[in-house]
Amino acid sequence: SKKSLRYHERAEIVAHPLSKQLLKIMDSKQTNLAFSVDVTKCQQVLELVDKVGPHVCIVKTHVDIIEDFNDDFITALQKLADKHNFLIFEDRKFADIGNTVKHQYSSGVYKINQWAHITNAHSVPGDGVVQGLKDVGLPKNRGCLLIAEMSSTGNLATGEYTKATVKMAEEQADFVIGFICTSRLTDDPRFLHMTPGVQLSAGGDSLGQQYLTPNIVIGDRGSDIIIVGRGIYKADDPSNAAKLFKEAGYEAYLKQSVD
Ligand code: 6AU
Repeated sequence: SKKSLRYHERAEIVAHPLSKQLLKIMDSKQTNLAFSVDVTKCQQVLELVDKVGPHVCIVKTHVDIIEDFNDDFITALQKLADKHNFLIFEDRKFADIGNTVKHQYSSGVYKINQWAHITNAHSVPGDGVVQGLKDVGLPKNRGCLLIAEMSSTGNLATGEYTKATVKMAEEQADFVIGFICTSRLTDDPRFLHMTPGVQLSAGGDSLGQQYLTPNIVIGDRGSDIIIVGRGIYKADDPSNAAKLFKEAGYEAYLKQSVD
């Protein structure tokens, strides 16, 4: 596997302020763990995030699965982000023409660009999807991840699609800060690679999800950040589970990075 720079070194060379902030958090908290808090009640989300917050660099939400969503929830989540020093990533997976995603990102019930530091998009519509998001995201200093690969069985984000997605990111690197992917796609240190489908042992679920371990994802595959949902929130002790993922991910990083 390829060696990569340390977080503090990358923080010095990245251009986007959000990437810089994230790498500094990863360096100071010694973590490459993103917690995917996929539960359906505000109170559940907030309680889990308060427990797990000390161990993570990112909390990833799916706000459209929350049954009692309200604006106070966002205020409370932002308070926890300040308290524990993490970024908020809304996993919205935008996938429409530029004009539509622009409104989906900034309007409606969720007004995602007002509170989510990071969101993500499929590259399938072409670069208009990034242009549309950028129009209302860049003024607020937001960043976007392009979904270049997926973790699920039979997904179509492979080969030429993945390569074209990397090219799209390179052309819009003022707003695209990295990828959702299953392995490192470019050695350009500006781009952050984030990988879902992570558990402490390999396997899968009954709906096509496939799991790899932190060591494989960070060590062998050269990704930067592990995204963990059920491995943490379904555990008897979510805080301790997060600590184990944090330690496994960070140890794998230390082994594969250049001193
Ligand atoms: O750890 P899990 O399997 O409970 O949750 C994985 C999380 C879920 C998915 O919606 C998301 O990661 N995800 C994504 C993302 C982050 O974009 C892409 C993908 O290919 N697979 C995947 O699981 O919230």
